[in-house]
Amino acid sequence: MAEDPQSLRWFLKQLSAAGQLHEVSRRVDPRFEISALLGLRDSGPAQHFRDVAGSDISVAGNLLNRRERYALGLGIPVTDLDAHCTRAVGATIPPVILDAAPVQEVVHPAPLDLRALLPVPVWFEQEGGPYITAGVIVAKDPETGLRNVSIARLRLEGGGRMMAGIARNHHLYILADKAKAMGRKLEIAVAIGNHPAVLLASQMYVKLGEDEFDIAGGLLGEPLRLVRCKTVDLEVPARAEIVIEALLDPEDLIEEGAVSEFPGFYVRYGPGIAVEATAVTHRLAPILQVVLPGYASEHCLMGAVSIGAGLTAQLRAVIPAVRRVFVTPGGMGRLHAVITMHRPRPGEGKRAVMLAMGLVNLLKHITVVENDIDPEDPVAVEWSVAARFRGHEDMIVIEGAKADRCDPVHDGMTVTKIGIVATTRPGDGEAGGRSEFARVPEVILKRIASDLESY
Ligand SMILES: Cc1cc2nc3c(=O)[nH]c(=O)nc-3n(C[C@H](O)[C@H](O)[C@H](O)COP(=O)(O)O)c2cc1C
Ligand SMILES: [Mn+2]
Repeated sequence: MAEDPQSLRWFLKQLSAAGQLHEVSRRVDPRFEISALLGLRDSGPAQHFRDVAGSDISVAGNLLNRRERYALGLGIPVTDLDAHCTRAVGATIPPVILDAAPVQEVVHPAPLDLRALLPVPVWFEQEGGPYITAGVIVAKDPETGLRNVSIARLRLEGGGRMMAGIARNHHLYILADKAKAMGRKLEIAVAIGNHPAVLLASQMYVKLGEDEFDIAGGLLGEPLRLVRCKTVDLEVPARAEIVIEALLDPEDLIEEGAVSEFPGFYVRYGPGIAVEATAVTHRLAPILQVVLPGYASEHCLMGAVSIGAGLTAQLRAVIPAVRRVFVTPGGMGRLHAVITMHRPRPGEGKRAVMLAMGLVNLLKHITVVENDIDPEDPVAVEWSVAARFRGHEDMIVIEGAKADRCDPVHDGMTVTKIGIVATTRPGDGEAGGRSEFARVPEVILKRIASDLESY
């Protein structure tokens, strides 16, 4: 039977058909070996580890480490990826709920031994245990009942116990805080093994109360199919591979110790929140999807694609000259962005910088370029700064701005943010101006270009 196109399995088939899936048949230890292999093949083909020591369950990683893979998953050309994602934010489609689904083919009730059940990798030397890194966490606002979907890493603590390390500004943390104020625990469901649309949607910076599953529908062009959980009042993707249903207890804190973060360093955030599994459900022969954490292509890119697309939509709504926001790989897919604009009016580039920084707290250094520059080409962006930027008037420096907790150089949670506006100004390019491009006569250029092969 053909695989449902809303599933990870369907996506793996697409990868395989495109020659982008490497099957690792040699036995690997989930303790550091999977991490080492994914790191060594960081931006290479997706890796499917068929034989994981101590488990019948296979592990798949490095699936979405290149922009082409997101496009493959969404069935669009890669050149349309950003526009498609930007459109999806404004054209959401709510999910539908089914009564039964493959993700519940096997049901394990509590008490649970998650370490025995799932081959969750141990990633880095100083980390305190195995981490689930591609778990899409579904929860509902205890006040409004509205759904939230996002990723947070979960460390296995033994038995059915886990630790979630959630940033304070994330919606999931706000929901946990609301539950705490009401003296309640927060029901969550962790869906592992998802279609790219679900992962992308989970990374969108939208408002509290906006359902990321609606965005997944927008990305898919059809409603995401969900199924009701067994032990919590939540719904999860019907074709996920594995689901952990659980209760998050905001009163129960667990010290995390060192954990890797996207800059590539260890950080020590202090205590995380305890989570207790109430059931595990999965498909037959499930696949445990993972994302190599730290400064790794997939980890950085998953955020970058969504942050860029979301910001493009938000900026364009108020500044029509904005064309695209590209969040760069060197900036770890989080801290640096390039904004392209078409003939901005004086001061409009600076306005775009301030707006983007205000909307996404992570952003620290933003370069604004004219729309004739490919923001994905770092040489072209640098050319633009060299050719169009005047430091004394085109730069904004905001000292003591609120930092993201992940920023490696923050000082008491503040940091200096810088905007570099390297766009043209009125009159540039005109005869006698300082930015008049040197060109061969147009007719000759066209003639030679159209017959280039013959030379
Ligand atoms: C692979 C991966 C792992 C992530 N891990 C965490 C994490 O451990 N803690 C966290 O707060 N955010 C983590 N994030 C980022 C959040 O998922 C992301 O910021 C999301 O948009 C937050 O959504 P929310 O505000 O709706 O909760 C991770 C992102 C990715 C791609
Ligand atoms: Mn949210």
